[in-house]
Amino acid sequence: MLYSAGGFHKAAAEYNGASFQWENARMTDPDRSGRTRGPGRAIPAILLAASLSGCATHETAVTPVGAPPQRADTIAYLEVHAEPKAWSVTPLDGGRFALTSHKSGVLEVWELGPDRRPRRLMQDPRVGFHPDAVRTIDWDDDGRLDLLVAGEGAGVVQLWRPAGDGVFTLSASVKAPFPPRDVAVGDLDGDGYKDLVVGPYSGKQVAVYFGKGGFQFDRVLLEALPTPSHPVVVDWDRDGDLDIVWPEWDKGSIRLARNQGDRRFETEFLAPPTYGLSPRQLAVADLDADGWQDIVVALETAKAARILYNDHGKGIRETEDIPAPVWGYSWATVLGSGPDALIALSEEGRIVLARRAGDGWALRQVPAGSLPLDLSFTDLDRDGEPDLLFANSAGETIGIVFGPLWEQAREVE
Ligand SMILES: [Ca+2]
Ligand SMILES: [Ca+2]
Ligand SMILES: [Ca+2]
Ligand SMILES: [Ca+2]
Repeated sequence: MLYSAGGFHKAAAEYNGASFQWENARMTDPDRSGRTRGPGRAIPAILLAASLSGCATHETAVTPVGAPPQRADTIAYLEVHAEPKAWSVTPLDGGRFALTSHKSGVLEVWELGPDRRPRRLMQDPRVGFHPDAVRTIDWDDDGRLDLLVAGEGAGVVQLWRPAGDGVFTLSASVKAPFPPRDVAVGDLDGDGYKDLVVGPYSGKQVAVYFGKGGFQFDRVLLEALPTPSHPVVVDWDRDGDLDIVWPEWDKGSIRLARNQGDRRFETEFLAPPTYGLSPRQLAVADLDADGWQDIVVALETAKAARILYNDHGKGIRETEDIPAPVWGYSWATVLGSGPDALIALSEEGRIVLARRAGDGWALRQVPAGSLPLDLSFTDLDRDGEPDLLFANSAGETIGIVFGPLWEQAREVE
């Protein structure tokens, strides 16, 4: 409905034994008047397919045959084909990112050069069978970023610490009461030690791990409806302590666990169970600039994302939907806050960018692969423009769309 791909031009080259393929997709896109856009407005999608077979511990040279085009009216979209199939991705500093492969059971770290060439720095299988989310945090406040991995198959949450040159090594791990899907971090009891909030791959509980130094914890379980996979920490009521919100995918509800102090929480619905919404994940940001954090929920089967506006720390004042082109959204992330916030929402094959326009939302789109998850804004090529990093979880590649994003995205009709 939005565009049809046609006129593909492919070029393949052999270089140092590795094969690379460029695809320049010229897409026709009827504009509002029904005309086909001229060549100046067509957006080539650039696909760099780098075959990266090789030893698990040796760096594989990746040298593309050229850099993506830099024209102002084009989008540079890079797909990194990690051989073991990507599943989750998180940005690091210095143009680096870490990914896990659910299928192959590895953690990898990659680096983009200033010329946007990807290079794998490490691969390690110690995440075990079916690892899920990988997240970035400076766990020990030493100024260097660490990694947390939700080890679904291994039933653990792991801490990986930097060992230099972009290599991370397994430092500690803690058992989970369920197969962990995702992990969030904050000091929820205010004792100066970071705590973990862990969501399940399947199940009806959220686990809070209160840190007590090192990677040792006291654990509290919170009851939920299935399936609260992606908890987020936020001070919802601005009383100075961090609360927890999560979506309950099976039942369509959004839950708040209000921090009562003394490591106690009281849970309440911010949105009641509603059939047919399938809220997979949510992001928090103050979208109406009233000083209270609001929620953007990616609704997978409701053809929309829903904004829940915080009513001064109590419940929800009102909701507002951002429509989805075809199906619904699987992931949401927000850059900035207030009327200038840029929201990124993933749908099959595309990422929709939403920006406030009067009483509604202006929508544009950039290309993506299959079932993009783990969206984050990060300046990977260090040019001062935020880029979009995501995992094409069904297509099993890492996608990167280079900024300026809004200016180069195409309209969604
Ligand atoms: Ca703590
Ligand atoms: Ca609070
Ligand atoms: Ca607000
Ligand atoms: Ca950039």
